[in-house]
Amino acid sequence: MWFVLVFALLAVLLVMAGTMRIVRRRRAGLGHTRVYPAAPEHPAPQRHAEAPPEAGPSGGAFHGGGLGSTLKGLFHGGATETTWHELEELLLRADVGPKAASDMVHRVRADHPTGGDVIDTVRAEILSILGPDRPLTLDGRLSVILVVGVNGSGKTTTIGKLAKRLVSEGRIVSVAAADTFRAAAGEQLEIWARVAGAQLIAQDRGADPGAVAFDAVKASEARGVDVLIVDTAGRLHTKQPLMDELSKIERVIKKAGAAVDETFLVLDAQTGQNGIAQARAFTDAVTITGVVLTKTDGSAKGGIVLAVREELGVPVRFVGVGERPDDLRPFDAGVFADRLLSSG
Ligand SMILES: Nc1nc2c(ncn2[C@@H]2O[C@H](COP(=O)(O)OP(=O)(O)OP(=O)(O)O)[C@@H](O)[C@H]2O)c(=O)[nH]1
Ligand SMILES: [Mg+2]
Repeated sequence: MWFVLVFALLAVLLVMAGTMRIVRRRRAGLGHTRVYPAAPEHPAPQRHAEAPPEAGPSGGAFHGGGLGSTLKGLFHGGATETTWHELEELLLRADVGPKAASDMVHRVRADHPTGGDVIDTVRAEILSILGPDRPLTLDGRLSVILVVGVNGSGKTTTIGKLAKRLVSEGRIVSVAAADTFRAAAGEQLEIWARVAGAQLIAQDRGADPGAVAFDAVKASEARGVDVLIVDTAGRLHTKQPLMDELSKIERVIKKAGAAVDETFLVLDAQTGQNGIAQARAFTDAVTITGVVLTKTDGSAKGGIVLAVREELGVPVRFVGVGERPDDLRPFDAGVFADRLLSSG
């Protein structure tokens, strides 16, 4: 009889100990989260350090030849219905997108009914479509940047480059591996965190991405981090449950007490108008504040920048110009317009 009592007592004690552990973990809000400090080879980040000299804004992007000489040639002998049609075709071929192309032809036609030097008008139209540049502004508290996009668009690479840029400006940066789906996604982000001098916040593969994001906010707050960048798994825009998961991550970050300051949609510039169509679904799931156009060092046509603005209604904020850590540039509309309208 006595051993039944002892056994029952032991069982009760075990259950109590287990419950207390779970409660403690919940209170700490840290689940199975692991935080990897910034790599030791990087000097401790200094806040408010001088920003490094800026590599040319938008430099390196879209070096595939400008529209300048073609435009000049087109209107050399005056303008006819055919010339206006050809102008629209030219813009569409440059990935400008149907709405921006039609608006531009309209404006150029009104300004130059008989043809002539149209470059200045086209440039003014480009700048008016793009609106003012929106550089990244981060305030004193923890800023959160959520990064989304289809598979392979360049999210993780962009996060690595952005983290490096922010660390070199003197900010304390953490990156959260909320892509718990793809094998080796965490390891890829870990390598980038090391390159950037950022802290990595991760859980095991298969963990709930929302829980990773929640814990990342809590851990970043506790460690005095300035900027938290959240990586997410690539997803097809047609898979509604995966799009809902993104909305959930956004909600959970807010629930953890932080605001989502920026949500960047990473778009492969080489996918052209197709990419724009895919991207639209993301603007329904989360509040996109900017697009990062990657792979602009390839054969991508510059007009995609205008299509993004017109068709998705969001500005391009950064451009990816290669695979190396420094290959990310803030977008500059003036430089971009000059590049697109250059003579070759
Ligand atoms: N040339 C070039 N390659 C890039 C650029 N950005 C990313 N890449 C390459 O694109 C490939 C995919 O990049 P990732 O960062 O893994 O893309 P991802 O969106 O995180 O992919 P998933 O997580 O699988 O959805 C890698 O080989 C990158 O090196 C860029 O600006 N230029
Ligand atoms: Mg990735």
